[in-house]
Amino acid sequence: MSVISRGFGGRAERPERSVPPGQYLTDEFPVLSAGPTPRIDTEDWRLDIKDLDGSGSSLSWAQLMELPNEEVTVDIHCVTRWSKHDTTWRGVSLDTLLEHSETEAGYALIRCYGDYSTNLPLEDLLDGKAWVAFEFEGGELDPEHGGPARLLVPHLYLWKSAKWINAIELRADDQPGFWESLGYHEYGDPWLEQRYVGD
Ligand SMILES: Nc1nc2c(c(=O)[nH]1)N[C@H]1C(S)=C(S)[C@@H](COP(=O)(O)O)O[C@H]1N2
Ligand SMILES: [Mo]
Repeated sequence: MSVISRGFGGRAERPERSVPPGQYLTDEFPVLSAGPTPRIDTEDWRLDIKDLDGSGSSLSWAQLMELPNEEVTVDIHCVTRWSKHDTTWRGVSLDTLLEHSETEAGYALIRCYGDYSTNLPLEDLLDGKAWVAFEFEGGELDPEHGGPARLLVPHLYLWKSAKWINAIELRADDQPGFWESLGYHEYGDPWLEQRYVGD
């Protein structure tokens, strides 16, 4: 939500906005998938939430659609160095999804349709920082970009924004996910350039 100010010449001036270190801005929306795109019918779609003690819930698409959702405009940053400003999504916040959970967990492992997972501290999913997103720029989320629904955690590198999300496993430990097991950073803050283990 940039402020557009009028210069003396009547020209619209847009103040320069920064990208994280080592990133460049793009208007494209590249597809980055480690495997084939799964096609999940919303009739069959589920989101399971599992807590430490094995208790949990399983949400259908209809139930997801009944929850309050919101539109957010955020910047996204891929570890392959592209960043994109002002992307608009609609989704259900994780605050809403985990509202009734009184978990003792410190971490979450996100599982997906297909063979992909990613880990993050639970606090990075809460307080308005993460959504299960099902619309992009006002339209249905394309399967290539994670439709019918993906996790969106824009403050971390985009590999944390798991496409085709299927489960949120609440955990006591920070169990590495797909890329994290292959040498990527366990946290992935783009502003600290946490690309690889040890960064
Ligand atoms: N399930 C799943 N989610 C995933 C991936 C994947 O391969 N599988 N790739 C990740 C990576 S590395 C990036 S950069 C983003 C890319 O999202 P996009 O394809 O919509 O640009 O999705 C992330 N989420
Ligand atoms: Mo990525």
